[in-house]
Amino acid sequence: MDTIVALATAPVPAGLAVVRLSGPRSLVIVQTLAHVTALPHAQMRFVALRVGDELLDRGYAVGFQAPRSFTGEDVAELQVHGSLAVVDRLIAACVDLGARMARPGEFSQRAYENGKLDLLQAEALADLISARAESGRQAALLALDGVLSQALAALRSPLILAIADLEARIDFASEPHLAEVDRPAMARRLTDLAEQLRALLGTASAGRIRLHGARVVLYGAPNAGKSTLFNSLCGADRALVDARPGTTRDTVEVQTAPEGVLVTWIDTAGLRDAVDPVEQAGRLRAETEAAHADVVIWLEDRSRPFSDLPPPQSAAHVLRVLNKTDLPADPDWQQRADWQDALALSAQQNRSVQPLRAAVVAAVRASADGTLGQVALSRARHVTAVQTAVAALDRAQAALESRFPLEMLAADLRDAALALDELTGAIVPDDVLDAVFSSFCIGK
Ligand SMILES: Nc1nc2c(ncn2[C@@H]2O[C@H](COP(=O)(O)OP(=O)(O)OP(=O)(O)O)[C@@H](O)[C@H]2O)c(=O)[nH]1
Ligand SMILES: [Mg+2]
Repeated sequence: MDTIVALATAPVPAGLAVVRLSGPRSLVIVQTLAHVTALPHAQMRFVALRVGDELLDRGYAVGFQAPRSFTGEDVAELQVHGSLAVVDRLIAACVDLGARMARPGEFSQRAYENGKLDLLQAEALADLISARAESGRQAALLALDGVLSQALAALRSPLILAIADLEARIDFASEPHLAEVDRPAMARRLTDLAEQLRALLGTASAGRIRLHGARVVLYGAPNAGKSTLFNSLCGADRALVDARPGTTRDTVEVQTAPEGVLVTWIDTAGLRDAVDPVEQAGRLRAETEAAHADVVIWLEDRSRPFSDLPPPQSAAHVLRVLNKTDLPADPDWQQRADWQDALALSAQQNRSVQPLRAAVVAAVRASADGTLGQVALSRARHVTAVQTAVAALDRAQAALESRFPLEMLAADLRDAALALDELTGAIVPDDVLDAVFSSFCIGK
């Protein structure tokens, strides 16, 4: 096994930098640089790091003996001044002493291979490192603690029992004392399992929102003031504003974290029947964004009659908002029963924008709440695996009803168990592993 080395902190000038090594030569390499004969387990030592007579830097060295380390191998860490020149020189010295540069995610991959983390926990670690708001931190930390892994283990064990039961009957088909399978009882077990897995699938959008934030889309007719409101909501002068309708064509995105809730605000083109092909393309983008949104802010100009825009085609939570309250209201709005509860504000004067922001945060919090206990799926990989398991259980159910041979039933149940095993990483094809770990950064 190679010994790998990488900068574990960000490659920018900083107070401190941490260089990490993992593998059989880690401790020897650091002892050589530090001119010490031993690194007691998990104890920091202040050392001078030298190559021959040349001083590279002074700092702290710490060693962890296998298997009591992050990767399960011998690990050494050097805490030095956060200078890129120091770090480059130090890593070069480690390479001269027999280490090689680590690939992205290689430390985590070794931790996974040595059973320190399952695949879900390795992903959670990556999510924790990239978490940009409180909601993501909490979700990632729970998954790192293994809540999702435990929930899956609880679903997997009745499945394994059912498979074992079927296999025993298949093996001893000629033994009369082994009664026929209790088909109604088996059917109940399978229905129950499939229901639990479907409930887990239902957590995927909450999981995504907690980690990656909610998509909040501004929707409305040209000139309603979407871009003005967008700039005000995200506190940045990002989108162009103009008195002429049809200003915005491309979608514009900004991410912020009001009250610790991660939100991607998306400004879109005003919706009208346009002849201009660019504006038409912009309209298509706006409609697509609204369709995939978690929250839609439907904005109308209260100083003019209703635009007659149809409601957004979206399953999202829709917040109706009337803009330009600094101008006299058009009497048309008195007849619009479904707009009586709309929030009224002036984007331009930044008046009553905060209640809208609070309403968005509340809507996002509600959507992020759709977890089972604290368990939520968070990646497309998770959703695909659970869908595969559910489909296999549905096939098994059908095989049971049609009184197909037990072998077929057992094969379907094994497919379901395999899908769950791929999810936790108990059994994983190499390409899945590569896809998971290559998305990590170097030094993780
Ligand atoms: N009086 C007043 N004018 C506003 C308000 N909000 C926006 N406006 C003005 O309305 C015009 C259109 O604003 P935009 O923000 O560009 O409108 P939009 O909905 O993004 O327009 P498109 O990009 O063309 O779809 C500009 O002249 C703004 O200054 C408001 O609260 N009060
Ligand atoms: Mg605009």
